[in-house]
Amino acid sequence: MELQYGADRLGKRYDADMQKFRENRLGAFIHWGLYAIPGGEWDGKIYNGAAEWLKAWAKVSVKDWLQLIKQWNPQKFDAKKWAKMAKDMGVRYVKITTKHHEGFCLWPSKFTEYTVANSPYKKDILGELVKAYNEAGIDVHFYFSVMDWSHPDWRSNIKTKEDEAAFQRFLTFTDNQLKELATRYPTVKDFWFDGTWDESIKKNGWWTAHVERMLKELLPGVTINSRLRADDYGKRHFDSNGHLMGDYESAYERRLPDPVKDLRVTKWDWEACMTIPENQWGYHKDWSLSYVKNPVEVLERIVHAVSMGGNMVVNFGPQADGDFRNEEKELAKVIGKWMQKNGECIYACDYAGWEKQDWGYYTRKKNCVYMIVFNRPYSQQLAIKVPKETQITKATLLNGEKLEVIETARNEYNVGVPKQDFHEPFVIRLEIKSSKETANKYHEALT
Ligand code: FHN
Repeated sequence: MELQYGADRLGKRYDADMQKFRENRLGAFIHWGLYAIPGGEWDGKIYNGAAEWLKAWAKVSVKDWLQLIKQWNPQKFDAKKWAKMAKDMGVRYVKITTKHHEGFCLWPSKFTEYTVANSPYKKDILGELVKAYNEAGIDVHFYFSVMDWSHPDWRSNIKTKEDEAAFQRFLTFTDNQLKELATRYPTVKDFWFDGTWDESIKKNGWWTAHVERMLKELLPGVTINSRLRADDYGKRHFDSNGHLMGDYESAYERRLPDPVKDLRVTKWDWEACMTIPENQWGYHKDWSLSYVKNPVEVLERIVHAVSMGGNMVVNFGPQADGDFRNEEKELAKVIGKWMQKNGECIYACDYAGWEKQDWGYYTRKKNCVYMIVFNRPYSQQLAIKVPKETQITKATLLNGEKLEVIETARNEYNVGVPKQDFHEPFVIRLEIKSSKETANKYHEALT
């Protein structure tokens, strides 16, 4: 099918910037905006929906909601501390909400009055964060919500001529904000669009293609998520010919591909993002209202994503005072300790192409395949099936300690579990070689 606004490219990008995006593998999300002030509570009532949507749950008018700007004064905010926390956690990039659906900007945008510049805090939070993260060697990605509840010209659908005119003004405003972000903060590595699911955007697929081109001209090498895009027919993420639009798929939110059935995802780049509670992105004062994942559950999702050739971004919702809640600080520490010991099986690793086993996940880097063991078997043997013409030459823990490897059948091995009692998922490094030698000692069953 002929498309004017479909995929710009077929297949993955392999340039250095995309390679860096891919090799980073672990990121953190920061959802920070006015919603952190009420933290899920309005007029004495606690709403258990996502805190950053409180304006909608509590039916607060734009005018009343934006009054919160007068209270935006995060006295404990220290960009360097945030960067240290991210560094210690082992994340290689941070995605920051420059502007969420409410429309409040963490940078002093010239195109709206709803920004940090008009709050008691005044300072350019985004600028401080970009500087601090970059100084810590961490890439910065910008989250940007196209849907903007604060703007009178935003439309979720276009039904009249007046809507059409307003929406075109809105798109110009959005272009201006995006150009402003790209030129004020030229070290940004990625734009991650959100709030793009409405009919108004689907009817203006041309604009999504234009934004991708505009940002790529301003910032050569920048990466852009699939959520931005809609094609000529309003088809999103994948165009009407089934080709991914943008540089990586970003529809995996609080869910992951099935590690057995969904291997097709390895054909394109993708990134998943997850919340620590069930569905809270911005700060909510009461986390007891939903299930909160423990650090091993978070780790398992990180490993699972990498084992399927994807990236994982773990969300944090800082408090209105600029500090993080203790649960988040603690989780970041636990993940960081594990990453420090085991990061070798995450960074720059990819889908291994081996049949998944019940004990955990595989990742791969060149001739090393990593086994990340989440379920220690009572048999004390970790069963492995290798692809044809593959041999395991060595199995070790990451500290170099050798483990027993036994060939048990054609293309099958057992690795003995280590003697020590790990209290967390542990990693085994397999060295492999490709060899056409097929052992003729194995006989197929005559059935
Ligand atoms: O509505 C938002 C939500 O608040 C949050 O920002 C997530 C992050 O992926 N995105 C939207 C829902 O898809």
